[in-house]
Amino acid sequence: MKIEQVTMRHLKMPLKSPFETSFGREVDREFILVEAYSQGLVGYAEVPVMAAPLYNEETVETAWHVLKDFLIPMVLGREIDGPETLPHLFRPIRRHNMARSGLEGAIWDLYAREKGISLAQALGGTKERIAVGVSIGIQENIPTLLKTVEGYLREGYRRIKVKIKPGRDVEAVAAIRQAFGSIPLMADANSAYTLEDLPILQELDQFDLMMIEQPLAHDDIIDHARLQARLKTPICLDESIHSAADARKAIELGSCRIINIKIARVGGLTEARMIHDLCQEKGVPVWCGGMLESGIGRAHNIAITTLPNFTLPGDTSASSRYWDQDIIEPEVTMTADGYIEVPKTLGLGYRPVPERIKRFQVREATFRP
Ligand code: OSB
Ligand code: MG
Repeated sequence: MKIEQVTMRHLKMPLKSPFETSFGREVDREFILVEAYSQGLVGYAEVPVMAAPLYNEETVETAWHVLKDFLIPMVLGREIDGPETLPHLFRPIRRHNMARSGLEGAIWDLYAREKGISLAQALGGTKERIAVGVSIGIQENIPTLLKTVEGYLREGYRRIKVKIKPGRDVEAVAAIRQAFGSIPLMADANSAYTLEDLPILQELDQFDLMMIEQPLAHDDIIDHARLQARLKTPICLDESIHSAADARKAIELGSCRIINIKIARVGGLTEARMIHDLCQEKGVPVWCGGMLESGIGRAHNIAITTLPNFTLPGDTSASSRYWDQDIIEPEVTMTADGYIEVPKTLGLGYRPVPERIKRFQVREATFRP
């Protein structure tokens, strides 16, 4: 497969409602789309980076720069055996995982289209439908939170995740348990606590949560191991895991019992699948996290979730949870009992709609050998 052209588009898409986490509030979603061209076919992927370096160290500007000046030149005009060879090709570049995942993802989609199969099939996925959860940002007050949870439960979501931070934690979880009983419930702290907060985390431990996601520092696996030894609730790591090597170390140390796999955070589909395989071998369940993706990133999340060890509902919700109108056709929809049917059509399985993409486009750049 010879990469004849790569196009990048910087988009800014208004979220239906602002999304608040312990690290900030997102009103417009800014991200990059990547298109890879070969022999009349185009592969699509998304770099679900944020405008500010609050989740990880990357931003739209750093990803644009690293793609334009380093990663894209490595693939242009080059004969590529398959997308699995890209992590090796990109190895001289350190980190910038989201930037590399976008280019790798576009080439994965291109590869699937060239083979005449779906992206899920190309990855070796087997599920025909995937279980869907929803991630709820920090709400103004408890009544609003309860109303939001109720709405998503009524829609059919199979697991509720609530964002927490100090001062907005035990009370919120207690109120949800009281209102909705033993629903599948978890909390995500996005690194808002330290070991000094052990008493609060032990209080949360009483609510039979499915897991508590990334309670401690984004770059830690030592304190998480100490914490896990004191909690019965499984810890799930998100920010701390960037590779299969990280996952191996965290599992060996006992820092977590569950891993959230985000394709972008770990540098692409190939590494994501390696983490999946490792966790499967070690008996650690995984689920697919989200970065408030547009339909294009969402389609990639759906494809990776078809692998068998994605046994817990993920954060890949329906398009309607984020957007008035998504940039793909058909949009991602959920059945009344909380599943997404995996598309069987070519590549990522949804059609990017150029007119809608143009509406949200801030800039574009095209590169040829
Ligand atoms: O920590 O999982 C997270 C969104 C942006 C950044 C980090 C996170 C999230 C979410 C939302 O929880 C997941 C989604 O619905 O896409
Ligand atoms: Mg998280």
